[in-house]
Amino acid sequence: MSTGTTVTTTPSSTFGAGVECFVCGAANAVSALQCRECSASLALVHDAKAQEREPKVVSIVGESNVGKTVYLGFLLDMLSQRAGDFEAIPKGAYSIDLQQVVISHMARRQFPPKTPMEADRWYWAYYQILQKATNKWVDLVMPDMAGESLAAEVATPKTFRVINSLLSKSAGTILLVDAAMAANGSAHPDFFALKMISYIDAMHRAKRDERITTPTAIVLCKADHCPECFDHPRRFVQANLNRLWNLTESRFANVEFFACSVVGSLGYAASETDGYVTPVPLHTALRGVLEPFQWIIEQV
Ligand SMILES: Nc1nc2c(ncn2[C@@H]2O[C@H](COP(=O)(O)OP(=O)(O)O)[C@@H](O)[C@H]2O)c(=O)[nH]1
Ligand SMILES: [Mg+2]
Ligand SMILES: [Zn+2]
Repeated sequence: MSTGTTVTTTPSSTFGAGVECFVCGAANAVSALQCRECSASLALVHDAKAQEREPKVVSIVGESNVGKTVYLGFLLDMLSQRAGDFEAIPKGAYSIDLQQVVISHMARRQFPPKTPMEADRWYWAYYQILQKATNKWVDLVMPDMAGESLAAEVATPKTFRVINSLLSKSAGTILLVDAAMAANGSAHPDFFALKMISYIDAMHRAKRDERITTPTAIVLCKADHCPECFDHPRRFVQANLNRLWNLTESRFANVEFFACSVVGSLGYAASETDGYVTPVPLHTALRGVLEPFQWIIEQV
């Protein structure tokens, strides 16, 4: 029985004179808008070439459900509203999608739906950003990765090659950590962050006595549950995420700690049919969204 799907393969020679994806290195047709392998925006390659500068990639990593999608959506929205004297130019409608999904859900008092696991369905946001005070332009490529793909890659490196090449090409990394969980005494966020950091460390294959210089912002998410994070993020990490703290101290030369929250107050709603409880963001109140990004921009 026929399945009804036809698979068309394109000979690689077709792409001989094409463009090479910045993230995964795959050859693509000149006219393509997105990489056929990893879905990264190819406008990045074209624009970077035209402006004769290397694109600067900032990646956002963290466990599934830590708040990556929400964080990235609000960050992009703040940038496009010129927060912090930044000017942001989205490249392609696709880049605006993520922002729109987050903003429109939150306006309806819902958290956005989960990010799909396959790389070709991640949202790749590409913005050109100008910091007006310093007249510094950066190309920001920020994929909204599924936490499960990250976890799979960290557990078995090279499962998702795109993650590996993305992280190794990143000029800066924002690592999100679930502060609410850590404050509740769970060791889980500490271990996940530890794995992530040791993965990045191994990837750089730096000499034993050389520390990694890539700016790394560690962001304590959902800090509305533990507001003390805002006063002393560093102290919070040292006390509640001590394994992470120790590894970053010994291996990372350029690391900073931040706290972040996007909701003012939460309600909880239980489904009438199955009793499943979902958090309802009653109103949006952004705290600490721009700061980690601003710090990264100062470093790169
Ligand atoms: N209290 C609180 N919860 C948050 C915040 N940001 C995200 N969440 C919760 O975390 C869940 C997962 O967020 P999401 O961005 O989809 O996580 P991702 O899997 O890392 O992309 C949301 O559905 C919310 O329940 C925050 O700032 N405060
Ligand atoms: Mg997500
Ligand atoms: Zn690619």
